[in-house]
Amino acid sequence: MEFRKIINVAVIAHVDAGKSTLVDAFLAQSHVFSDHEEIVAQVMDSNDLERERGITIYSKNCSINYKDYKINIVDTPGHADFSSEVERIIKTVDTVILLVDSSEGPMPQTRFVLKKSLDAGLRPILLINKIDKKDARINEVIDEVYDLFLDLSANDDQLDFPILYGIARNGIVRYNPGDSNNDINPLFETIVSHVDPYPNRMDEPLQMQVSALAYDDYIGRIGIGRVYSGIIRQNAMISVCNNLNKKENRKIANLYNYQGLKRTAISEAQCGDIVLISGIENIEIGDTIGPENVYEPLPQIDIEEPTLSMNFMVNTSPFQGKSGKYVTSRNIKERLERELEVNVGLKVEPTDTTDTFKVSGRGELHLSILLENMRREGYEIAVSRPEVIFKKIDGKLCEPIEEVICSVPNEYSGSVINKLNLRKGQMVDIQDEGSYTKVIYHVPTRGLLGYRSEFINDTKGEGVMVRKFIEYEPFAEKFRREPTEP
Ligand SMILES: Nc1nc2c(ncn2[C@@H]2O[C@H](COP(=O)(O)OP(=O)(O)OP(=O)(O)O)[C@@H](O)[C@H]2O)c(=O)[nH]1
Ligand SMILES: [Mg+2]
Repeated sequence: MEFRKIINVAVIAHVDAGKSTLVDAFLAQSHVFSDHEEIVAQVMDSNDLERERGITIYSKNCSINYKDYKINIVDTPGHADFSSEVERIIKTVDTVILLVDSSEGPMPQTRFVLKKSLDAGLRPILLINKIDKKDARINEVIDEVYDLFLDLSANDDQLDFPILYGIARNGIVRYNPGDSNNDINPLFETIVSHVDPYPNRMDEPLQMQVSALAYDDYIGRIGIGRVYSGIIRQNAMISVCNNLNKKENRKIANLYNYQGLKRTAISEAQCGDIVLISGIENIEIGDTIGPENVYEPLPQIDIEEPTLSMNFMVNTSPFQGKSGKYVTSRNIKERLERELEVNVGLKVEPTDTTDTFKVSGRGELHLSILLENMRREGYEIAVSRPEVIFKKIDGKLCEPIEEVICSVPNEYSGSVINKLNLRKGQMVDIQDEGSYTKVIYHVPTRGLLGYRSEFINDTKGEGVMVRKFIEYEPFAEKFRREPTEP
């Protein structure tokens, strides 16, 4: 097969910076859609729930051709509950486009995704988006991003990042905010000039690592990942191994890659490309694919441990059967098992009673999305209140702690501070932002359960709150409900 220049790019940012909108523009301007196709906004948010909520939940791939390059683009979710997924994606790309809102500036998730990118040795491209906003403060935001790079110990190469300016919603990216071009060509050009395509390692033995999973009713479980060297072929005998004693020879059934928005069946793919393979029903995140009988696993990929759990139960109330068609314990069990095929980081455990399952995930959003998806599909389920998962670390009982950043109109800051103190939060910083006050707290997750709606009330809907899991810390004090020993 002939070698092709491939560049893999991830679009990363805090929630709502315009990642999916930018990917729309990529697709629209690379003529992926045929002329009669209707272009919907945020086409990458293809799940119903994503469309309604306007957020990206599942990261998604697409690819475009630009000059003699194939550019694979991954749209990533911005919400902190999905951080570990973004982290896995960053390991499979050659560069990242870091979007920062022209008025918000860097946010907590910006810091997290940038840190992971710098750690992976990538040289990011900065895109200041939404420069059409009235309260844009472009130069200040760029300074803040520089500070962030310095703070995260970027090397000189990384600090020398290209800066572009965008109105993603109108499909515009510019070299200078005042330019008059109305397309995103500067972004395409910057990608190909700033990033080296993946090197030609086609003559080396096959190596691929699975970094994501998918499931298809017809072909079963699918492993998705990047080919690091060699060529991967449909129907080929290969080895599957990891650092945890897995050593098997298996046969690939179907092979796919992304062409435009579509998953396309192909007979072979070269190093550098992101491919999907079917036929290996026990394939897992982190598995290395190599030539038959050769077991050289790449470093294992960490999967974040769940921090929150909820019981999913059969509805036994008098209203049973009114809101769903799948109501039995067996229905629920089968559906949860199917979810486990692809939902990385989700855990399902049986409990003492047969009609209750303990489902653990990475946060309230992670769990509520599963619940909402199931309800949409016609499952009727009762759920318990979410509970924090405690852990014993070095013999000490520990609990998850989150960083919470609130930006609220000054007149409401008192009540927010009060509430966070009551919830065992510790103030880390407080900043005056004109008519707004920004407070940063570290709060145990158990103190934050159910807080969001109170926060919205207390700030008359004008406050912004973002939270992010940071670490497990020794359990400090008892309040409200007592933890159960793990
Ligand atoms: N004013 C303005 N709004 C924009 C621009 N680009 C995107 N938006 C809007 O910003 C909102 C969020 O856009 P998305 O593309 O969904 O953001 P995202 O980064 O993918 O968000 P998550 O996937 O939830 O992390 C949408 O309402 C867009 O219409 C822009 O250039 N200017
Ligand atoms: Mg999105």
